Amino acid sequence: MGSAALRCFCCGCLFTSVTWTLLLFIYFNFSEESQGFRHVPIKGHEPYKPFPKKVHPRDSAGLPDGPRSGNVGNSLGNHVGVPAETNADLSPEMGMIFNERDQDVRDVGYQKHAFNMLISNRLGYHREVPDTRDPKCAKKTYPAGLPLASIVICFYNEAFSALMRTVHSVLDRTAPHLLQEIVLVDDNSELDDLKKRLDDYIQENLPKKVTLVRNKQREGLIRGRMIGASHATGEVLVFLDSHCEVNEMWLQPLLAPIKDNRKTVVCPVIDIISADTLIYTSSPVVRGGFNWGLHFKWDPVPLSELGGPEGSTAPFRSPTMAGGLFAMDREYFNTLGQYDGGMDIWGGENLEISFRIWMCGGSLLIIPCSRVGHIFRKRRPYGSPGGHDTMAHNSLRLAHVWMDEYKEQYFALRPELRNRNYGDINERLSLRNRLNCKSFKWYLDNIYPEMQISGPNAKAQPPVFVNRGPKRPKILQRGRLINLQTNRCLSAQSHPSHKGGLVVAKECDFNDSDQIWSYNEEHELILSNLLCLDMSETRSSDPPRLMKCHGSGGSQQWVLGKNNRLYQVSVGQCMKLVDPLSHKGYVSMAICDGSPSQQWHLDN
Ligand code: UD2
Ligand code: MN
Repeated sequence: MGSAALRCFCCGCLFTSVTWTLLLFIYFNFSEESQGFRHVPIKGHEPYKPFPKKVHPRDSAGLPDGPRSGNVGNSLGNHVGVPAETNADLSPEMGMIFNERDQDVRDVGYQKHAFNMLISNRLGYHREVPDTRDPKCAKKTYPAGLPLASIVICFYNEAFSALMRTVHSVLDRTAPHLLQEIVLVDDNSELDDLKKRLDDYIQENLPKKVTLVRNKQREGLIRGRMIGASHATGEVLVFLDSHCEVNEMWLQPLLAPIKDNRKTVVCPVIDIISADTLIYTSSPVVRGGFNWGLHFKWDPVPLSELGGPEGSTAPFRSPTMAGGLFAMDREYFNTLGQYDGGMDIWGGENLEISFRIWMCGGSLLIIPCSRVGHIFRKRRPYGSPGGHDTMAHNSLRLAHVWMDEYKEQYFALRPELRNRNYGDINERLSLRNRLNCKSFKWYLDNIYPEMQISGPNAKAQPPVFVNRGPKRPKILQRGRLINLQTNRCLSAQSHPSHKGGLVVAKECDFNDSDQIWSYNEEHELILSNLLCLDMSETRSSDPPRLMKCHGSGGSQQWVLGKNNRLYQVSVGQCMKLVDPLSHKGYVSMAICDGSPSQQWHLDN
């Protein structure tokens, strides 16, 4: 008996210690890189997993299947019945490059799409996005009998994964009874992916509600949307760019004001999907304006617009729209003159339709409770067929049709355009006449008085659409950044205040405060409290440099990760010491291979 009890006790001890060892092992391994990006919808503290290869059973509605990442929103209760998952697999290291194929996908992606296609592909076609709405929005109710929506998505050379995430986000997060159809318009794309592969995918994986129209020639997004609208049959048209992800309950808040008044045109708040990390973050609630160069800009919302009983969740008036994301009664779109079909490829149509809406008896609202994410890129990755400046051409047309004497403000800034040909605008002028539209002065006086106060020569307002608030990001760690192979310290080649200067691994000097780096919650590495360690986004062959901290992530985001690697988010590579034997101490970015030259430690 006694020996059996002893054996039992020993077994118990053994079992307990094995369990604890296992738990501790799991904890230390999995929590190593869990400092978590701010705003990153990471729920579990898992190490980087190259790919979520989760396949979901089809739901009973025969809706699509495909690679998924994270939860599929299911809050409406009555839409796609996909089982919810608990992990949103979006790690800051999602863009890590493991081999040449990854490098290729990333580089081709930046070149053709100006965003990180490696991450986009890895994310798959479904993912959960953070619910960025004001919590008060969830308590709102919407009337029954809302009009049905046709979603029109026009695309030119879009990345397949981004296009599919746009489509699936709509299918996953829209109440089916409000969705008439999704009309995809291929604006004569050249990419192979968008040919047979797209036909097959639609045929095999998407419901019949999704249709594809192919333009025989490149039309540009303006005529492209008109073509899409002509195929639509729903009562309301909803336009989206081809790299969007809609958020929870996005559609009802857009449809309700249109049901109330058919001449109301509405825009969701456009959340930011980072072009470098694909991380989805909330946007501040701002409204649309413009400057005399006829560029769209974001303005703060005047308090007078937010004064109602619903406060910051009530729709408010906006002088202009950004252009890509809005909903409008289909008949009203037609009677209001659709778009100016003489406008080409890209630009200006957003101001044109905004002026037309206000001047011809409609209204334009932003709906804070409707949120849709959009990949904002730093450059447009495509040109126009003849290499023309279509923004100038389109702006000229809108100035001549809608701006009356105020077009002089535009010419004052762009004198070279005064005699430029802009085609025939007679049809648009007679439209203005027929609709009995008001003057541009009326528009300025009543809808955008801020414009006159600022005047043509006033100083430009600072942009409101920034990622960083006035608060400085919190410092997480401070110390020397030591290369473990050589025990040298990463330092400025010349001086830490030298903008554009290189960083090199030097002998550590423990009296030298110029070798101290701060690592903050925005994942910036700041040397001597002065400049940020920065990687140019498109050329990973360039060495890292010290630049002014810009606070918008991407090229200045670093992860001090597993195996002592120092991973750069926007290039997807790790920092390495070029030659451990050379006293020059040059560093460069390279495919992350965990070798000793790639190991760094931030020593407190
Ligand atoms: C913004 C708008 C965009 C449009 C533009 C001004 C947002 C979020 N985006 O620029 O919708 O109003 O300002 O014109 O407000 N496309 C074509 N054919 C072309 C060129 C583009 O179909 O020849 C598609 C493109 O694939 C995309 C959409 O048009 O889906 C908008 O183009 P963008 O994303 O390059 O424009 P963006 O967001 O810089
Ligand atoms: Mn866009």
